[in-house]
Amino acid sequence: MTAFEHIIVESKGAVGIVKINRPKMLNALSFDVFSEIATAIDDLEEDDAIGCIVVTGDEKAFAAGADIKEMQPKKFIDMFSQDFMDIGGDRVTTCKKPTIAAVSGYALGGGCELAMMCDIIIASDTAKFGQPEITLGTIPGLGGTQRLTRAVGKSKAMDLCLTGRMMDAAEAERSGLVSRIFPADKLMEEVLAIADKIAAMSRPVAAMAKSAVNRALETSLAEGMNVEGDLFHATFALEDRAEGMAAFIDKRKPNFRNR
Ligand code: CO8
Repeated sequence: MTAFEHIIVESKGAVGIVKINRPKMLNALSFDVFSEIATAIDDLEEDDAIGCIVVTGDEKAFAAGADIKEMQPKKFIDMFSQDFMDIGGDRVTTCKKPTIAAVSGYALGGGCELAMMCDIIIASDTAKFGQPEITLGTIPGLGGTQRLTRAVGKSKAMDLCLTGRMMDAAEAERSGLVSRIFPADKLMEEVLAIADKIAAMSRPVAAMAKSAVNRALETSLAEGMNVEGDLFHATFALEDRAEGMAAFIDKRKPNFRNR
């Protein structure tokens, strides 16, 4: 596996874990961190043993944003000619395998945006989300005005992007940004149990479900229903669909073989 400087990549059973590891800087996301995360996603996506990927930080910070010290001296032309997208800053969004952000502590700016690139955000009760870019004289650049608005609606997204304030885990869950909250000391255990459960599903079916949900954010309801219908029908071409239904009827656990 690839050697990394700023992240730790490991697997537990069928779950791949990408842990941002710059604790002294609250896991600030430099260009190198984004690039390493992109490479880790490439590796884990290629690895047939992996069925679900967890992106996480540490107890104090998931990530307190893009690295302000690295960005500060940059000019327009520097950011324009090589921005975070060019080095795979949004690689998590194109991952076909299900992804979970396990968020404890700060998920600010690019950190909140990285969490929103994942399919599911699960938070500890200490999590704090925000888009404080406006306090630095800039605006979000990796989805903070777009994915956040789709997740929490216009009024709260405006509130967060215009004031730069943080919202706690309970507010984030109420708003629909976060799917579940656990006590901080139980977060990884609970997230890994959820990831294990997802990884045990039929991989192609999980990929289809993920693709269909993502279409809901990109297209009209009628078109989304067409996509869902096509993918639903496509599951009937899979042995796993026949196995899943047979297992239900036989009152046993399904043995999915990912085909
Ligand atoms: N970048 C660089 N260093 C950071 C960052 C960061 N985002 N966040 C914290 N640090 C560093 C601090 O400078 C400090 O370093 P040092 O010890 O050398 O002074 C260390 O981490 C610890 O931080 P604090 O002492 O500040 O810790 P506190 O517990 O007092 O405060 C906070 C925690 C509130 C999280 C505070 O650190 C903070 O406000 N951080 C900045 C949050 C922020 O503004 N994030 C947004 C950054 S901009 C962004 O993400 C834009 C993304 C756009 C992508 C565009 C792509 C095209």
